[in-house]
Amino acid sequence: MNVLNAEFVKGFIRMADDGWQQGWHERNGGNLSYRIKDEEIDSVREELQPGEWREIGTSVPDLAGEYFLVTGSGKYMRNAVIKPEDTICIVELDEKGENYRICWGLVNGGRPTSELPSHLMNHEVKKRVTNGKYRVIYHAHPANTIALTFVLPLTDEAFTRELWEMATECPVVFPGGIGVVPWMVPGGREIAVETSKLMEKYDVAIWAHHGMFCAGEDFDLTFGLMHTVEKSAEILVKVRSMVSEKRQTIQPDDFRNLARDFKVTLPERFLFEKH
Ligand code: 2HA
Ligand code: ZN
Repeated sequence: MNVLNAEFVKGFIRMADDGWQQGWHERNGGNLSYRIKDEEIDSVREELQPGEWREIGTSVPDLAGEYFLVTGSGKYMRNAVIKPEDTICIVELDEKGENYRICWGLVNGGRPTSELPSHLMNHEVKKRVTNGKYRVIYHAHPANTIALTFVLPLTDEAFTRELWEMATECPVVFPGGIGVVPWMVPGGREIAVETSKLMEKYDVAIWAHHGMFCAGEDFDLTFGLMHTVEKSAEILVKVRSMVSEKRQTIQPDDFRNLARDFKVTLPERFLFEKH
């Protein structure tokens, strides 16, 4: 099958375009990766033309031999829909999980996303903790979430609690909470290690003064997660722009009642009393 006719490729391109349309991908900002299923890679195998092996810059042994669809470094999300062969690529990892090679795409040259170490280390954690269910890692620059990193304490507790309060669906959509990485140099192994530690327990990691990473089972759930967090952040920005203190809000016991009825577990450490 032609790679561009495969459903997983169409879903990937649609998600890249959805993010662009949300305004989360100025210039070459943001990146997306998908861990391809065996039957999906088999369906396009005759189209693959493996190039040279190159270093990933970190080691992901639990992903050895796997294939990923990823956006290209320096490529613009807005172009994924009009020139996908130039913008995205399929990469294969070697048997140690230390090198990759491009097997399709990036026809005009280039490399996979500069955040490949973070993507792959997050995939490695999520594959383990979800028994292989999670396949999507998404990084974007949504403005309201970034704005809050200048205003809220950079703690998992502050971000989780504030964003849960701003929309009733939030504790149901991300019951595990949200992790926060302090400002760090992007693109390397160090920030990848810190992010992947948070991915052990959360599906969302916020990079202070930079953006957000989300992980999920498929494109709908992962895009929907980013969208929900950013919508909630937008509401908080609006509220904080109007008043310094909320007049009323959802209280700890309200969350406990919600958790009971919606059958989700909300960690008590996010349900502290505020003063
Ligand atoms: O430009 O978003 O974090 C891609 C990025 C780097
Ligand atoms: Zn970024």
